[in-house]
Amino acid sequence: MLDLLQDQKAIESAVNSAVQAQGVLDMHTHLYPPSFGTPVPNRSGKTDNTGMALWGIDELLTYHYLIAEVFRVVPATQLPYEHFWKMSKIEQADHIFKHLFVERAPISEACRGVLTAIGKLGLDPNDRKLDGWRKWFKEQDPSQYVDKVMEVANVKLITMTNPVFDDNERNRWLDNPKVASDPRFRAVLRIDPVLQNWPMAARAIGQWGYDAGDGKTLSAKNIEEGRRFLREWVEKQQAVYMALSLGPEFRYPAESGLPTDAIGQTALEKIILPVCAEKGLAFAMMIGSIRGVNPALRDAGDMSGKSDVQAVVRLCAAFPNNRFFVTMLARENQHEMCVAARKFGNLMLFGCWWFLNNPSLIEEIERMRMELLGTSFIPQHSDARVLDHLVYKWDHSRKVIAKVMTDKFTDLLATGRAPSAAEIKQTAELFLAGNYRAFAGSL
Ligand code: HDL
Ligand code: ZN
Repeated sequence: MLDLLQDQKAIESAVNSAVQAQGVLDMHTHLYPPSFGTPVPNRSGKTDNTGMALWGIDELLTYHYLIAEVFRVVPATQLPYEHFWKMSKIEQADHIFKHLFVERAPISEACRGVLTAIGKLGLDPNDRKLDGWRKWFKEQDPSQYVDKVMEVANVKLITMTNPVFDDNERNRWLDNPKVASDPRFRAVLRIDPVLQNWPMAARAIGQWGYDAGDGKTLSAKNIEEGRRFLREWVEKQQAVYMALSLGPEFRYPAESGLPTDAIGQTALEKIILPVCAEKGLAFAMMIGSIRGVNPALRDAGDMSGKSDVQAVVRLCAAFPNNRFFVTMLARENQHEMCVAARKFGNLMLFGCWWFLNNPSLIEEIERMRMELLGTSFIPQHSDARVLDHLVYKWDHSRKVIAKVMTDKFTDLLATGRAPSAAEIKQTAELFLAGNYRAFAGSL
């Protein structure tokens, strides 16, 4: 007997419990296990200033989203950028907390997120001082804390971003091939320079022992060496997929004079996509980030721009044996991307990326996607950079995804076709785990 739901209240309750209960496979984060080193003073006593595993209140408060926001309240004319960057992490966090959380109402999404995390971790979000919070985080053991955060956030898998062209990242893998052998985490081979700056990428790959050529031409040997480089790093990382971000100027076919020019296109067509196809890996393109519009803000200095959806359409058509995860950064691109996904089964939309990861935009985008794509998309990724982000990013997103699902299942009921609790549960599983697992094919 199907457990059919006959009114909006029953649907809302079934959706909320299914979405809360469903463990998330988070498909894009910048998180690392403690084995990548942690700069946070903690119970274990070990700190590593170039450590990549960020967690705790001072990392939460100095998240680059909040650095951008504090420079709006205390502009660089009052506090020069270089003075801020000379401050210690603690001093930066004190500055941000004072100006964004005490002297003004913390109503931005990034501010609200810190307080959601603090509250759900059992601390008092009403505190106006950081001492108590700092003391609590200092008492945490890094690895046990990963379990705690994943439990509170109901996240079952953390997919990392592992930029092989970053020396700190690459050297940790070369020093210890088992550096990421933590079952709670999986790696992604992130290769932005291959498409965005092939001359730089070719030089670097050449220094690592692969004859990828002079960066101006790509011989058959160079192409094979470029493939060998990717193959070996996919193996080393047991990468779940390959990924890169692109600016809004990305075009396919390439147009001369753009960062992704003819040789970048050749690298895409002859090196990246053949290795992904041969390895059965999806290729993720995150399109629309304009890097460094205000370089003085460092990680906080990037912004978004409108991208060309037809480039994605042409790639999906030209490479039917490749699978593409795609997310675009501009709100203006979202509808056209939904239509593109209706045309190509090898295109999987994912997430409300970066400047779209706000309740008002998540709601608009998920509603559009459910109406155009049904259950065949991945509503969200956290993009977490600090472990504790998982608590708030998934709490906030679950609420919006559940709200839209409730509306859509209520619309279904209005047709006279009553939804069942089982199909609501199935939909939550597809959205938060199943679609990622099935499309990646490597989990
Ligand atoms: O390129 C990316 O993966 C982006 O997510 C950037 O890392 C960006 O700085 C970010 O953290 N967005 O949330
Ligand atoms: Zn990211």
